[in-house]
Amino acid sequence: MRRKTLLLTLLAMITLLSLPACDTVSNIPSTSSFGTTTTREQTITHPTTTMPTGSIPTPTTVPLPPVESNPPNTTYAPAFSGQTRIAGVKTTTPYDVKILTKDLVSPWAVSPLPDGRLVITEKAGTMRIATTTGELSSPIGGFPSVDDRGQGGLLDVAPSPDFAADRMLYFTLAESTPAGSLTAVARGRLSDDETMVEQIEILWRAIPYYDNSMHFGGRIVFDSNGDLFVSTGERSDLATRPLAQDLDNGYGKVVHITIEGEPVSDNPFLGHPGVLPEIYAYGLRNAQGLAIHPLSGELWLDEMGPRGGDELNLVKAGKNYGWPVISYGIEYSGQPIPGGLTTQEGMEQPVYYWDPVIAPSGMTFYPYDTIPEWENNLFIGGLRGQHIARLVIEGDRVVGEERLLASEEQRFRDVAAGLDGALYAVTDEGWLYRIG
Ligand SMILES: [Ca+2]
Repeated sequence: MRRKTLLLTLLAMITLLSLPACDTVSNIPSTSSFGTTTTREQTITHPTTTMPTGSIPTPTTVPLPPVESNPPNTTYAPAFSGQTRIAGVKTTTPYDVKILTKDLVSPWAVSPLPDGRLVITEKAGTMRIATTTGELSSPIGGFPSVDDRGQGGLLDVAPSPDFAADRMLYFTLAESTPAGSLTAVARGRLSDDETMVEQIEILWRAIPYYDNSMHFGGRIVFDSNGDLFVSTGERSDLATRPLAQDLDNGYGKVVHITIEGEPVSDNPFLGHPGVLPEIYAYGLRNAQGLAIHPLSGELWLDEMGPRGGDELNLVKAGKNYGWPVISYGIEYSGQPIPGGLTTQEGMEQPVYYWDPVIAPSGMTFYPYDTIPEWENNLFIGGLRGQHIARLVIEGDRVVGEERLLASEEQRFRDVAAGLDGALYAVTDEGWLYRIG
């Protein structure tokens, strides 16, 4: 026991001595074989790292005032206590925030590969692979034509659960055609030299085609059975919005499909005439975040509301999430959403909502205990909010909220839990962060 402690102490000292000073900014030339991109690594000392040496991090969270102090856009009352503006929490375990690179071009998604590296989509239609020290590959090509106007583009990516053997990447895109665009789900094999994605197949399309550049949804996540959940948007226009309530189209839905693009065998509307059998849940506006809870296996979803009314939902088979009938937001014009309702029989309440909006984007649960108080917390990238929201969740309720990296002034597009116990986040500005 004593020898073990001594060994650990020695190891800790060696580690400390070998660490670079935390306030250094170094330019490290790439040593990888991927391409010509150089790595610029900046290490920022987070305020919480100033904790005196020897103090023991408290795993419990301390209730603080809600993180939102600005007035809401609406006068709507929540349906239950804690549905919005929950007590604040603050991480007490020290962690570092590093900018690994600033060289990405409009990244939309980041996801770990089985070897710990990160695959990152870029909106205009390329992917990159990044090491956890920020060495970037050259752009990976081979993708179908994407409509990258506005909110479209090459969107999310999820490596196959068997990636180490099959090298397959599943991804979403705003498919571009003469008839307009739509959210499509596709897969392809990462070539052995990692320069191309080849043998691409489109697996599913959120019909119909429509010619605008808004509300594609587009997140994709594997469930524990190796099937896919995919979110779609309702394309924003007043004409297309009501399609989120109809089951004969792909707008404003969560779909549940196999890796072949077929409906999963226990989908809730399978066999219903006139209904798309791939639909799992409906009544959504523009879901930009999907994540599976590490313990329960449940599907959680965030989506952008109108002005006010960003939502976090716990998604269950066959349920209606209300848009555009109920919402805690109002039109951008300031007018109420037609009907002005926040609750309706047969429609699900959000677990949590934000007013004013943070514009929630990609999200992940943190399944590790590297930072003990983060275990099974939910981390959501905020675009307009320019922070990463950390939500403490108990059962089907949010019990604490923290804003991370708010001083960075970046639009956080996606956040993923790396295999090394750190969080990785990409921003619209093209930066890749390591947090942990
Ligand atoms: Ca809703």
